[in-house]
Amino acid sequence: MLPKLILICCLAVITSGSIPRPRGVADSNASHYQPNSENVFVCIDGSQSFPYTYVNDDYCDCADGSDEPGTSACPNGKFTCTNIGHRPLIVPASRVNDGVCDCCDGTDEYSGNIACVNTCNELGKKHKEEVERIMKLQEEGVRKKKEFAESGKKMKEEKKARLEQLQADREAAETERQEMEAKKDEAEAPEKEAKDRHQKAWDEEKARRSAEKDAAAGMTAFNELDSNNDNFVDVLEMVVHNEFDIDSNGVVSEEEAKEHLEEVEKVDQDTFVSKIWPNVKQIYKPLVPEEAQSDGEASPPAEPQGETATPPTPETPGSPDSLPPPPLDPEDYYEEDEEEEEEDEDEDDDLDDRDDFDDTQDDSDEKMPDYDDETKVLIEAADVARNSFNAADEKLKSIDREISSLQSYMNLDFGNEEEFSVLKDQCFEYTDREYTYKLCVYERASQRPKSGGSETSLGTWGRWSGPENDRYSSQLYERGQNCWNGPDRSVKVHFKCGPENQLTNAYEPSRCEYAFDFITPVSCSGKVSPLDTHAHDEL
Ligand code: MAN
Repeated sequence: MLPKLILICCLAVITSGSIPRPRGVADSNASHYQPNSENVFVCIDGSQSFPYTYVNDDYCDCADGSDEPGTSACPNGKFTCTNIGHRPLIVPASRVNDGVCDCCDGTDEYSGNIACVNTCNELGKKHKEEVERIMKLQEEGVRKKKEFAESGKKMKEEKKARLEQLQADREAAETERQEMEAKKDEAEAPEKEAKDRHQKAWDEEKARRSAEKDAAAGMTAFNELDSNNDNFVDVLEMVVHNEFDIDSNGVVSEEEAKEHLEEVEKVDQDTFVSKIWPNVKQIYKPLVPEEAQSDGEASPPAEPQGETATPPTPETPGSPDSLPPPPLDPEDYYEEDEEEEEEDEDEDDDLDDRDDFDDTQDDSDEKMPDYDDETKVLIEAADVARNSFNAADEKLKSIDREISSLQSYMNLDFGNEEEFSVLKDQCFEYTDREYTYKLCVYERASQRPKSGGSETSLGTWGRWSGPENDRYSSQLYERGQNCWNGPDRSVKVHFKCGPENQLTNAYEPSRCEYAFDFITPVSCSGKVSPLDTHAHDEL
């Protein structure tokens, strides 16, 4: 049995609220504790009833703990401190008379074990100031938000008008492009015809020149092979040429020579050039002059040696420092000799053509000659048409690019009043111990190590991700760089009311799933939520 004094204490009635009620009862619950005519108390959950004297008798009777609002008897009981001067607080019943002051009015500690100082007026004052501060912030935020909303709407209107204008311009630009394309096609057809004609003539000329060169090479080879000058090349003249050694046994047999001569003993010049030369020209090597052979194996045949050698010139490198020229493919030097001969022969004829002769290029005669004047006029006209078409094409493309960018903008959700559009194209940073985090709103989020190194994508703009009743409270940036053995990185950005646009925190609640806190006037509602002041109360 509890001492009488305590029992009296427990039955003490709070009268300060609107309805007198037993200790620990919240004003809102007071009606449940009004004694009825039979002096019976009905548990709040309605499950049981007891004599009124059971209330706060320090023995738990009701399953919901409602008969002991002012004692610690019920494990699930709740004690409400009135906290006059501040605001009521509900604490678990276990904290009643536990020797710790939980309520600012000290009413949770009435056993006399501890004397609690009433700090409610002081706390109430601070709370009031805090509420006023937040109210001011909210009001200021709401004012700015209105401005942002206005500029957002204006921006959207402007973009819409620009889009309509571009859509109209596009039609004209497309027509112009079509016209220019037709003109280009019209100008290119005769140009192509003339160019093709020119090319064909040049191809034929090249083929003719090549055949001529080939025949000349064949004739030279014939003359070289015909060592007895009887105007035939025969088997015996062939066997001294090692390159005709078909079975590579080091000796050219008469059979092998004959095989190269298409199974005849000897051929005249015409037959050699037309029938034999095409088959042997790839392997044929002119015999190396004997003098050269006696001086050394590696010396090229054309290089004069010994006392009669001329001093080295740039064309015939021979100084001790310079390297010997790489061994030439016999066909190459053979052809060069031919060219030299030809050039000598045609020197007079060629004089007129040599104005633009570039002696660093051996194949200058292999360059296609300039187009004739008629073709040049056609090319010029086609160039003009092409340039006009390219300009019209670029104009249309640029319109299309702008249209597509405007359409993407129009598809973005900037909030009910377009208030979030102020954040579009703006980037914000936050640096913690390890990383600098960056958020480009409606674009992307990233992370960069402070110690250097490359940036990691944490995601690109995805969608608004707040709950149904508070849709614009968070944004999701997704599909960032994949996390090793984990998900693609992503960021949830939490928007809160604040005086300026600012990224205030960045953290990683779970590996590669990041969270940013962002304050902005755009998120101000003008109302003070209990959560806003909670932290200050706890202090
Ligand atoms: C990097 C950073 C971290 C992340 C790890 C995961 O170090 O992106 O934020 O947790 O990779 O491996």
